[in-house]
Amino acid sequence: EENKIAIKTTKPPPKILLQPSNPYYDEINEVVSRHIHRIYEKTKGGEDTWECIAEEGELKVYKREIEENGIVLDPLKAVHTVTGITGHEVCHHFWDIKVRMDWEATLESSDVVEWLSEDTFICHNVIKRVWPASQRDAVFWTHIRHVPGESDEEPDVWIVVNYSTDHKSVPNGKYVRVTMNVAMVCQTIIDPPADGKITRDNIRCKISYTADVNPGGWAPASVLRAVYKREYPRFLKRFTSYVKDATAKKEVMF
Ligand code: 6CM
Repeated sequence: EENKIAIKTTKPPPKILLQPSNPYYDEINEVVSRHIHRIYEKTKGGEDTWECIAEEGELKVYKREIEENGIVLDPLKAVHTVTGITGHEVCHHFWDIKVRMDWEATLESSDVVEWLSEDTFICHNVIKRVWPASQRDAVFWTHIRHVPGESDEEPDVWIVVNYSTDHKSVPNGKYVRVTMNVAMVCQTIIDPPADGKITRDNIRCKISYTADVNPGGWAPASVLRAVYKREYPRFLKRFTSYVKDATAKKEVMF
């Protein structure tokens, strides 16, 4: 009996942060640093190269149209500010696969393939089929990290990166394999009240979300762009209100 369970269950997460001896260590650090540097780059009139595809309150979603051999590679970025939640809470809920299906509307399934460390695992997403394209899947490592601010004035950063990789236990072929480089980067702003008692009303989370997705094989550009235009704003609204609901009655996780 015990054996059966052991075979079926993925090995539990090691209780240790990602170590230099891990084969993914260098790649993960490089990709994470690139994302973190990006948030400190002040946009020098660069905003006009991004087309705004949705704006609702504090939420703004931008894209850039890029095609390669007829495949849509449009990079996407979104900024949002949400009150009542911290960057740690946002990143935790984005990273924790146990709650992924509670807010992800575009997936058929999502499974852990391998734990690399306490803060990193490889997972397999099977994406819902979108007519008339073939069904897609994705294999990626997902890593969560807390980084001090660049200077004394800059708030700390919480970040999650989802970055495509291969894994022997999920052979390519059953679906069209999507590749991605997705980052959720957060900073928490606190406006301390006069009485010094910080509640959720005094907390704001500045979110920057970016997604570079290659749909891996042909998909009709107009359908894909319509899906993106609908699904990314929907995801950002649904996900952030999910985090607000999930944390509202809990102690603030700074
Ligand atoms: O970032 C999001 N979710 C993460 C956790 O699941 C993860 C997943 C990203 C997937 C992004 C690719 C989705 C689109 C794939 C193309 C589908 C092709 C259909 C063909 C249409 C003609 O980072 C939230 C992702 C929100 C997605 C809108």
